[in-house]
Amino acid sequence: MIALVGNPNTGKSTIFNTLTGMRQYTGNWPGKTVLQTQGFYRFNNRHYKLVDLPGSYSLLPSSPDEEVARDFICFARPDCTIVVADAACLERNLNLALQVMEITPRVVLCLNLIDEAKRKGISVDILSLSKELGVPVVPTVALNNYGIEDLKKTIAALVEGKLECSPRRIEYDDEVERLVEDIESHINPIIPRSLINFRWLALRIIDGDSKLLEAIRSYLHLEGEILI
Ligand SMILES: Nc1nc2c(ncn2[C@@H]2O[C@H](COP(=O)(O)OP(=O)(O)OP(=O)(O)O)[C@@H](O)[C@H]2O)c(=O)[nH]1
Ligand SMILES: [Mg+2]
Repeated sequence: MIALVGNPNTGKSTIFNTLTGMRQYTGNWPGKTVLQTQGFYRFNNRHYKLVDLPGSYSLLPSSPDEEVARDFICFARPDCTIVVADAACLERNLNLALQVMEITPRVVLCLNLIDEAKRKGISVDILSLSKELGVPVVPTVALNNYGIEDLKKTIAALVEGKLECSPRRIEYDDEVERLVEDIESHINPIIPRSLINFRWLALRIIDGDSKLLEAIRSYLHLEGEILI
């Protein structure tokens, strides 16, 4: 299963439609996609399930739409996550990309709206960006199919393990890193590693966001005060 996430209005649904042949609503204002929508596509004799998610600025959500995206990335654990970014506003878009990279092992940064960026005189050094982030970066113009074949190839290579991906993880200061280690050692006997990313969970426990901890607890079917 492949997930499409990204800031609002970056072209996620346009890419979803191009890949699946479906007709998800697209239009030039943010917040159009409010629920997750699933579709399928085939590439090299393999079937891919693709999920289009609502636009989101952060995995620490401040709206119900963002919660849909957060829950999907955190709990459904897609095989590969495509972060669709606006090539003309890279800095703002990288916030979400870094958060997704913190939690999932296979990420493709899809740098969409390359045509608009060009028009504004912005060019992006794709190779350096990919090296810095440790994930493949694919430039696209979803409206005219530019880069879509490359995107499909990259997803396939990641899913089949033919392409290395080592998302750059943010390192916090020593005190936080020590706490993370300590909390992880407490999580270890309680929760199977296959269920959730321990480092991410430890960081969220440090955040103390009670709504998120509640969501985690219900996802993990935990009773009592284990997490809070
Ligand atoms: N010029 C240009 N326009 C694009 C490109 N990709 C998408 N668009 C347009 O950008 C607008 C937003 O596209 P959507 O696919 O709806 O964006 P989204 O990310 O799904 O938006 P939300 O669901 O609201 O988060 C639409 O008008 C698209 O036609 C592109 O590469 N270049
Ligand atoms: Mg959309």
